[in-house]
Amino acid sequence: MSEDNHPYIKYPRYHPDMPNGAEATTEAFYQHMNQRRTVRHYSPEPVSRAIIENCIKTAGTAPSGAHQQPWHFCAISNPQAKQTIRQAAEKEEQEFYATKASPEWLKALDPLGTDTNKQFIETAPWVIAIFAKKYGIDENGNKVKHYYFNESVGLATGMLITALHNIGLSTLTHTPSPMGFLNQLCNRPKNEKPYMLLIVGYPEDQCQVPDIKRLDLNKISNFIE
Ligand code: IYR
Repeated sequence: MSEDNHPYIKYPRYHPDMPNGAEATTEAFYQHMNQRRTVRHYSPEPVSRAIIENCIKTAGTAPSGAHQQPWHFCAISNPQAKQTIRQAAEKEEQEFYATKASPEWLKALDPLGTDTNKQFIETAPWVIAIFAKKYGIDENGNKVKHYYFNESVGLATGMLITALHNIGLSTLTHTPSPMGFLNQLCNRPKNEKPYMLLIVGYPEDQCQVPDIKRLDLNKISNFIE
């Protein structure tokens, strides 16, 4: 895009408040994010719409291919809608566990204790259906190619999870497959592909999570200095 139709503005260096300096701040943020665990047992404790709106606004600050912002978030707290999603998701999952999943896949899932029961979809106060806009539609109704839409929506989803964790809310990234039923339920057009369901709420009182470990730094990175 030329500078004419996309003028530039000054971007002064951002100075967040870091009384203990950048190294201590990044270490503290790592410790904070390392408390995040995927939760499958939720409390029905309500979460305000304002909180969900602020976290979705945060997700919408993600970078995206050609700044096309190819995401849509449908936030659902309506009990009937959640029940419909649960029923549809469980139907898909029954097929997944009974026939679609390979023995290797089932073995990989074993430590996580997942199964076809998706009670959490109804118990948690919010379910956010995330859609990826595979292409856009211009003013004349023509298709507009979207670049890197999967990567872009993944980035936005990560930022949404981070924003929710930041105030102590837990999430579960759930991908019933196929998820076509979500377009109809969420009133979304066909250029939007259901990307993920994000279950959002506080963990139930006696919530347990599998005792998994994260890979060490030296297993997930190398440095060339
Ligand atoms: N979608 C199924 C199976 C599942 C797959 C993966 I990869 C997980 O990390 C967890 C579950 C389900 O939700 O049960």
